[in-house]
Amino acid sequence: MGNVRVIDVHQSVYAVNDEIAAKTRARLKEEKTFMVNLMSSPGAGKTTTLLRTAKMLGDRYRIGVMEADIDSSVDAEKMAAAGITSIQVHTGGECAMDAHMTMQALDEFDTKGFDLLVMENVGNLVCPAETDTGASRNVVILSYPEGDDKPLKYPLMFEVCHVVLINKIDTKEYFDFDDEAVVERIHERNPLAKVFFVSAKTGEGFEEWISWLDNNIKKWIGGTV
Ligand SMILES: Nc1nc2c(ncn2[C@@H]2O[C@H](COP(=O)(O)OP(=O)(O)OP(=O)(O)O)[C@@H](O)[C@H]2O)c(=O)[nH]1
Ligand SMILES: [Mg+2]
Repeated sequence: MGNVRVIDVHQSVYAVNDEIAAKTRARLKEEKTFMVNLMSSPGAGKTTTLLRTAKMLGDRYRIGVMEADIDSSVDAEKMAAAGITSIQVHTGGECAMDAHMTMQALDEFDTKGFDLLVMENVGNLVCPAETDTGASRNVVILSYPEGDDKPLKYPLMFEVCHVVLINKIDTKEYFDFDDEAVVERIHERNPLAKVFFVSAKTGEGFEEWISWLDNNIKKWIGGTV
């Protein structure tokens, strides 16, 4: 394991998740930190998207990354190698971060100085959707190789997210992925969800996503949302 700070967080069996999540959101507002809970299946492109996003916004905002994983520290090491301030959070076998675990990670990381904090949640389209972490906004990545039927199979994930990034559009010729159908399926569950088509590998489509993020950070920090 490389030179990465690792903390272990534990699920509270007593805590009422939504109450803690609401406290976390209030604290983030007070501290003027916009926090994104980034979710997807394993390998959809969370870490790659984060690296490009941090590169594009790094001169405008102080950015911190919390990498939640069941055990390894691979992703935090990638962040550290790119010069991005990050910590690895180990969930001790839990398949998602809950509000209590997120609060512990925020305390340990000492997040006051960040404008944008991104938590890369455990790779999974089921458990992370069931638990409010207290983040300012939820973002899910769905990639072309996974198929356009995922909003039908994992509806809750698409209901709780504010943004859907459809990633790996550079691989379009290899997959039968119907762009219009996926947008329709997402909006059937969640009419307000923003959908952006991107390639974290080439950077295609990133301007729109970065512009959404920039506007939302400004509104959060300015206290207008
Ligand atoms: N072609 C292509 N490959 C991509 C793109 N984004 C990510 N990848 C590749 O997909 C693989 C997984 O990417 P990651 O960013 O590690 O995915 P992740 O969601 O962070 O994975 P876990 O943390 O393991 O859940 C890597 O080989 C990436 O290089 C993309 O836009 N296009
Ligand atoms: Mg990752």
